[in-house]
Amino acid sequence: MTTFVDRVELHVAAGNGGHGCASVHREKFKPLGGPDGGNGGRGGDVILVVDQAITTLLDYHHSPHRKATNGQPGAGDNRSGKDGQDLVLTVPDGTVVLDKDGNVLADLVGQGTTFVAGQGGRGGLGNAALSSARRKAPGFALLGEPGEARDIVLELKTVADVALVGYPSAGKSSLISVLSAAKPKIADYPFTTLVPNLGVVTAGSTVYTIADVPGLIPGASQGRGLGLEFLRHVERCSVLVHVLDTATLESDRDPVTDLDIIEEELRQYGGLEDRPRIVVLNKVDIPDGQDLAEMIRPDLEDRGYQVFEVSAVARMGLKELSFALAGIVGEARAAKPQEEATRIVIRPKAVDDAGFTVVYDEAEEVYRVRGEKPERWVRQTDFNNDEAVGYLADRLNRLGVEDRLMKAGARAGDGVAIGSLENAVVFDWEPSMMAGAEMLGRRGEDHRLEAPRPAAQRRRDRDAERDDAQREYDEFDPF
Ligand SMILES: Nc1nc2c(ncn2[C@@H]2O[C@H](COP(=O)(O)OP(=O)(O)OP(=O)(O)O)[C@@H](O)[C@H]2O)c(=O)[nH]1
Ligand SMILES: [Mg+2]
Repeated sequence: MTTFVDRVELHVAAGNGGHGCASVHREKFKPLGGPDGGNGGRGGDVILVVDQAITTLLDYHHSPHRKATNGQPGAGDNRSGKDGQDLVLTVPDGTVVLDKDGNVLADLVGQGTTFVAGQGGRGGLGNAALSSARRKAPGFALLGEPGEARDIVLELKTVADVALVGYPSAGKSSLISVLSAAKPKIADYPFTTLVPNLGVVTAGSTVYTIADVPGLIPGASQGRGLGLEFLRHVERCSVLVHVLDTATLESDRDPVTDLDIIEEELRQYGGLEDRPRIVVLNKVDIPDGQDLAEMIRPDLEDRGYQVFEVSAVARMGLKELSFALAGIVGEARAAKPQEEATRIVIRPKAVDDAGFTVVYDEAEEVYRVRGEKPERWVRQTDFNNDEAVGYLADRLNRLGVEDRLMKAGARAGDGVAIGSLENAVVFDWEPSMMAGAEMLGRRGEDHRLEAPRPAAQRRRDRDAERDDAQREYDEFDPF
């Protein structure tokens, strides 16, 4: 079975952000200098760009997994990690991007039109960037965020001035091969053409594109044959050419009936009523074909069609046809508002960047916090590092998460989930956890509650504590 390559599923993954680095500057006689851990680099984006030189999605059919490079981690001595490289994927003009539920994300028309299919993860801040007056030597850094990974569907809707429509074997591919430099496959069996061929025709001073669309059969609009796949390509063409076979050997067919059937399919597909149409009677090099063409021409002209008798094989009548098409294309272009040459498609953000919500989730028995910031902060947190967790608590607190939890009725010990159902980090809520970074790691060590110690003991304890801290710094490895 032949596979269609004008519709592909693509799995894109943007690069992950590099982790920030926690490092302490070291100099002789100055064992604990300032924090000097650099920031992680940004992950590369996955970007789709229209390149009109490309006509199929074949490449993506063969290798549907595409990943941009990751950002590099930061390093000591304030060295930032390198940004990941964007992955630029070229697609044909007229590529429609859908999510896996079939929602259109972008419609890429025009050379250079760009769509960011996957956003690279932010790099994590290093401890140098995290230091402040209050937090002079942070012993932690932020993690890089994972790059956006998603499944998308690319669908090609050919963009051309003219579409050739007709039964299989009517000679559409033959016609495009003699009107333009395109070299499609031509054969005497139906459905030779499986993906549209594009050709460029020059007639006088007019240059236009022509698409050889795969053959249509009755029921195509209901998906018979490879119907819908084909009709999709007709949608974006401004002029339709009925290619009729005047020399078919099938006894139950004749050109006028063929035309009626194709018109009925176009009507049922819908949306094509306004396209100007002309009729091409092909294969008039065959005597019977010539006779038939002459016989039906008046009928077709009565219906208002401009009719051309041609032979793709014997190259008859081609010049008149191509100049007539140039004229109709010219009119169609003049009637259409000129689109901007390049469009950049920007995806709307799903979540309000500033806000967050707190809702009690009955099923999971947790208070669920949703919001772009809290969720990002969670992703950036190294949960093996108390200080990092404290910093997270601090950030959440300042955003007002604790207040809102309290208002929503949360009590100490209740579950709090930050993020979506599949993707949440769950805490046992302890209001003190939210009280600030300073509290963390010191919990249960309130000095006011300790029994008084002799001076020598206090000194020994202090030294031990300092040595511990030093060792922690030395051994610190956030990842
Ligand atoms: N005698 C004659 N044969 C032709 C002419 N044009 C096409 N043919 C023949 O008709 C057959 C089908 O031609 P194609 O160009 O492949 O037809 P198509 O419309 O592209 O067919 P599908 O791709 O299957 O839809 C081939 O054997 C061609 O050689 C013509 O003008 N005269
Ligand atoms: Mg063909």
